[in-house]
Amino acid sequence: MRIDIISAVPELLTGPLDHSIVGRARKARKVDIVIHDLRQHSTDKHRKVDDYPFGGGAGLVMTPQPVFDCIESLKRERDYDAVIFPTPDAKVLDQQTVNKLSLLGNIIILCGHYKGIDQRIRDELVTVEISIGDYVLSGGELAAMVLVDSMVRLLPGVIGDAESALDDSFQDGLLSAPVYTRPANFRGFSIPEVLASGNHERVRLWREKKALESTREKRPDLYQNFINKK
Ligand code: 6GU
Repeated sequence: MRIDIISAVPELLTGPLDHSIVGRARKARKVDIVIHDLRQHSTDKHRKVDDYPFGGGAGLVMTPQPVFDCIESLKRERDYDAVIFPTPDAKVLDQQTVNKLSLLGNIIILCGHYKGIDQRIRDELVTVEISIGDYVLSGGELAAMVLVDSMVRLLPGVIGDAESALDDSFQDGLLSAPVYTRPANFRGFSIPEVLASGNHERVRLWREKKALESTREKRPDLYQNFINKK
């Protein structure tokens, strides 16, 4: 998978994409992530990428020229399967959507900033719009990193234990069961006895029960879906 991320604040995108699972996946060439500074594509003498909204109103709007030029230059190099625009006014991302997106080859993620982006960019260039939840962020960069992290961890060979991504909360529509590590007794707090029993079937049943309980309690909406599907 190749991910091109376009941002007017590319500094925001270093860090989370350089370490841990995503950083290792990049080093191992399981994913190529290329970050583009939108200002470099502005023909304005001050490298401006935003302007006042027609019709008035507060805040600045991302201007079409740098975005069109940047995306067109990328498309001359290779074909893209999606141009994704993280924005709060879109369908909220879920695991099913992440699973689908992780199967794509080359994608562009366009980070908006300020009050929004010129609608013509969305109409002409963007193919997928996603929100990461019902709250507002200052820009698309944090959302882009959430999206990248959630996709990259699913790529073949990125997570060592082949099962562990499939065991994630949400992959079966339920939250995960609690996990424990050594020591078995910490300051008098002990682990559930079944986990040290060595009985894999008992462990499996216990985890299933805990996952159901936790989901029913914390996410009744997911619980109902799960029950209805059975
Ligand atoms: Cl994708 N962008 C911004 N700016 N805010 C958000 C969001 C995205 N998703 C939720 N809030």
